[in-house]
Amino acid sequence: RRSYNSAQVQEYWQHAWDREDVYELTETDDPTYVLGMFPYTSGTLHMGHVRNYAITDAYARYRRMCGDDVLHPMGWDAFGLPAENAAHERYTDPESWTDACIDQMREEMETLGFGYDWSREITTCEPEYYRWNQYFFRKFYEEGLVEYKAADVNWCPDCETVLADAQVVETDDGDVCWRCSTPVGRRELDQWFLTITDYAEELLDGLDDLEGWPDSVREIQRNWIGKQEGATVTFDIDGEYDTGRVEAFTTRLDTVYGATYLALSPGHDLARELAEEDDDLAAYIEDARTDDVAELSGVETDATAINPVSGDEIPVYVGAYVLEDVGTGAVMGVPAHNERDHAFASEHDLPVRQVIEPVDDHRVDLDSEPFTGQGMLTDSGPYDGLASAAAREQILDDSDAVETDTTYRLRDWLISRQRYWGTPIPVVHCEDCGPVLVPESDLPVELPEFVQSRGNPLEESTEFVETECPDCGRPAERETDTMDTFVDSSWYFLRYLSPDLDSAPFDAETADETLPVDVYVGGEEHAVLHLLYIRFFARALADVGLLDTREPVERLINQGTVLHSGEKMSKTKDNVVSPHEYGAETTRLFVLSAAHPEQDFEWTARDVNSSYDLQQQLYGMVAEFTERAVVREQRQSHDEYVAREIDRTIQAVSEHYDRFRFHRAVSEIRTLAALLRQYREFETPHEAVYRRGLSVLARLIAPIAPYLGEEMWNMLRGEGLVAQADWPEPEHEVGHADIERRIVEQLRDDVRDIVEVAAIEDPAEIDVVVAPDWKYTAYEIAREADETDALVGKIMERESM
Ligand code: ANZ
Ligand code: ZN
Repeated sequence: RRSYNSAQVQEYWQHAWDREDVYELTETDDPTYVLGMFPYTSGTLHMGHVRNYAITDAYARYRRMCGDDVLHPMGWDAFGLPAENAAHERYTDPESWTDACIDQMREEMETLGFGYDWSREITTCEPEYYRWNQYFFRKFYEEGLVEYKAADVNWCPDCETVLADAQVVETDDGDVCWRCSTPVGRRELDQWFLTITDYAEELLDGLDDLEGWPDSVREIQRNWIGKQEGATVTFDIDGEYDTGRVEAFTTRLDTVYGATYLALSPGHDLARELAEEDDDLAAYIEDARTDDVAELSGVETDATAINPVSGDEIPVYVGAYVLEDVGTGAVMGVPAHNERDHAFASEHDLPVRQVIEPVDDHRVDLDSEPFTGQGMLTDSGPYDGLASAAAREQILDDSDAVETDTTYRLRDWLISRQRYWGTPIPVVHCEDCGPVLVPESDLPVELPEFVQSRGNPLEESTEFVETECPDCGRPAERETDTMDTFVDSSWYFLRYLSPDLDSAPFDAETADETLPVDVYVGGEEHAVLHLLYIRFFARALADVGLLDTREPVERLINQGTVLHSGEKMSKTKDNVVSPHEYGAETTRLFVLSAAHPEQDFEWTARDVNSSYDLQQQLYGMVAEFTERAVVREQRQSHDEYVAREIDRTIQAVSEHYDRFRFHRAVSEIRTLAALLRQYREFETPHEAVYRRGLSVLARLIAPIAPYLGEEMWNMLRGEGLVAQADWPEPEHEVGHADIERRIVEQLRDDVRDIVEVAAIEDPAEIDVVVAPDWKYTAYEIAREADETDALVGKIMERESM
């Protein structure tokens, strides 16, 4: 018997697919848009990529066979620090290195059988792509969504670049750079920002309706946006200062009588003003801005503030724990009821005044710790005896110096990078005119040739830097900052829609027909940066009139991790398995059959072998059938049984594909294959039934193992390519009893697969949704089974986990 070797046939089928333009989408009237997060051009594909792209590929192939127009494109996230670092290490330039990576990765993708519409391939480091980043920058600038401001920024001394907050990793030894683990310092620079904070409320609200997104990602975004509702209290400053009042944001207005000092951030206007007359203060502010000063450090100033609610006069401090860009950059210090204020007060000998009493028998010892709970007001003048919440309302009503206020943890998006390998920010700095936008007709501002240098090669290129002011024509200097690469990835899914268009970044009509993306697959590590930026970008594009859709992605799948020996596969752990070690198709078959896309799974040689065996088995069955004629025409009752099982499998596998349960689809395919083998071995099978069984198997497996599917289809003399064949349909309606029986069997095997378990009180009301659309509760299904009690027991166990 012949054996199957995908490596020997893959090229043949790749050519056949090419010849027929199988994956090219010509019909763009609302296609099904299946998208995987495009890769960084880092060198080679790793197992995480394979898993990500196997998911989209299997789904895209399935939808295509179901008759959909499918858009399944691929491209390259090609700008960024890694290319520059590689260029330094390898004495090459970022462009050559990136090009080499792309060729390598594209070839690997082809080997893996991923069916992309390569006619839409995009590469973000090409001027035809990044000119549109510059175009958007102009549009956003005109719309007031761009700011240029001096700011304290995170600075990595090793990469010599500014880091976004999210590129700073908290470790036990303090904050370090995400790339090189060097401790992060601070610097003040003029920087370009996109004002994502204008959209904080809308981005937050939108999360409630994003039902196709995992709850975990929505929760992470909610926390990242970090909405806090409270009030600002305006304190008058005693004396002759330009800054005559200071606003402090608080979430605990009920503690206002307990404020024993006012604390300013080192960057606060009043702090700077006071420092002009106070050398110690000036020195402290300087330290606080450039180094890491002690968390509880601070300096008393000469000013005093008047509490507008209690009338108390309190001292004004400058302290590093007050953050400049949070709230109003000033806090009323309430040592009795706030952790940090308590610590600061102990350090600086400030009074602790209790104004909230616990209502339960909670004991407070304010010398050692604050009482941070809600309670009843005391020592608070007319508010004594009120509960915290009622007191907040009352104080808001009574005082003109207090207003409700909301703040967000979300910061504006700092897009300036002091690096070469990115999109040049299209601005010219003129001594007379200030920063001036490069006119649209002069775009793109292209990167100059790369030179090896310690810092930013752009600064060293006089040819790049020296230019004329677009406004007044006098000599001026080009901006040398480039854009954060997350700008590139914030809209690439739009460029795929009209990749060659040079009059606009994308065709608006096509975009509005096609968006939102139907399914987007990628890693959860992108929960806040990339996945928040695409939501922001769509809204910003809508507001400058380029797009209608404000929410760009309907369904999001975060694929789980591939583990090896219990840990995530990674170069640093030295436990990497190359996607090609076991044959590319076996690998994709294995990663899809190992677990639900969202679950982690362990790479084991045994399980990979079983995927290999499945390929051999399926191939062998078809080869044997086509080599040796089987003839029996009279249809008997057991033939009917097999025919029904074929129908049932089609039904089940389709539902699994619809819900991305490729692992369950594969196990159904295995079961049908086993049945057909028995059928074949016991006696001569009915020719038409058996042939149909094999032809159904070829089509069911094709989205997951596309070369194997083509081989089987070809041997069976199927029409055309299996990649373009029609998805099989049941001959007869499949009864629910058949399906239920299967579910029960599966439940017995593997209770982990229950998707959702709601509150169980009375077993008769168990509301386990076995699969989101099944009409039955698990209890109803279990009742059909012999082992009802055992099954219910298992479900309860699972519920308590
Ligand atoms: C007075 C107060 C009394 C506060 C009290 C809390 C409890 P959390 O606590 O995380 O919900 N805050 C405001 N602006 C700040 C800044 N720029 N830097 C550092 N801290 C700042 O956050 C809300 C609290 O954070 C605010 O409420 C304020 O302290 C502090 F018993 O005001 B509170
Ligand atoms: Zn000028």
